[in-house]
Amino acid sequence: MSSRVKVVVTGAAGQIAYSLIPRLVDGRTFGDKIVDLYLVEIPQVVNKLEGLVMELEDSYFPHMGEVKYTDNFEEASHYADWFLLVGSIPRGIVYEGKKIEERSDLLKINGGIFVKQGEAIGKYGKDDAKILVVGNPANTNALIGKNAANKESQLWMAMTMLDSSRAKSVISKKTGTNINNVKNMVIWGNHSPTMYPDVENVLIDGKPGNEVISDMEWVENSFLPTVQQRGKAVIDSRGASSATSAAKAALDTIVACENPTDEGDSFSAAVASDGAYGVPEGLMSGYPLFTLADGTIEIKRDLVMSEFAKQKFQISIDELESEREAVKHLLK
Ligand code: NAX
Repeated sequence: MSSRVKVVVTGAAGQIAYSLIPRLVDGRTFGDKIVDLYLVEIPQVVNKLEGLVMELEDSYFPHMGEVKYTDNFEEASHYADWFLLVGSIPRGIVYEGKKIEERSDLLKINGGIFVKQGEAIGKYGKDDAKILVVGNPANTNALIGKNAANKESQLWMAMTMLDSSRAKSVISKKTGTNINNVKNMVIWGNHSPTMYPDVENVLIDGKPGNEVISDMEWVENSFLPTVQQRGKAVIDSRGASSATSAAKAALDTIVACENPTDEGDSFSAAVASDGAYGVPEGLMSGYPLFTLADGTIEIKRDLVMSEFAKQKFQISIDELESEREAVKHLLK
């Protein structure tokens, strides 16, 4: 295995990136590897990255390799191992005179960006590159990017780790269990308020959730809405979207991909469906994943879903279908 890793981060002058980038080179996320960074921004703000690079240099990171920045994604993408696609136009900002509130507007604006980035990743990224899309709408941006890259050996993911960590936190508080003992927390479907956090297959102190939590009223009216609406709650309070928790979730996704998963556990990310759990092929759906000792990442296929769970999951699958329909002109 190479002792260097090259990581491309878009949206590098944004909020999430400010919390994320230093922790890519702190010797924890990639262990002993030397981490080369290529930071990407839009032309209007790319020069701000000079200041971030100064701060990185001033922070004493022995594992930090080369650090470059650019507004040219293609240039950054050559031989990269990891792409963290954080950059996108977030909800709530005024773009061309209109406040961007609707998911459909986000889809339109961001879709085009991901065609170009996907093409470059397919052409110039490493054959076994891993791509984590954080920028919203993450699943459909990943669908567009993967389609444009057209390289099966690369692994495209959309981030649902933050949703999984949020769900673990709520369960940990409800049951008085340390969060480290809440495992196999699956987020099914879309990273959106339709996601289904699986309270039945989660393992709480080694016991299945459906044996520990019997209060379905709490599940329906408290647990699900709290997790599904947590992003909005943070925006309402902070006036900005979740940044430090999103950065931690991106780091946790990398660590989960780079290290074998413990027996019985899984980690959450959205990947392209091959029909698993009845999701139409190609849709980027949240699934339980695990990493094998040789680094292969697979969908865990032996979970059983109740009728309640299947119904909730279907709502999110339908949303993913409608998003795919809305961007079909961007798919080859
Ligand atoms: P910020 O607005 O602080 O930063 C975004 C940055 O991306 C800006 O600096 C912008 O200039 C840059 N950018 C836009 N288009 C770009 C492009 N084509 N190439 C390179 N850079 C580009 O947002 P931030 O709070 O950092 O959030 C980033 C994205 O993460 C948003 O789309 C947000 O909705 C999404 N989130 C996703 C989460 C997830 O779990 N998947 C959770 C957190 C967050 O809401």
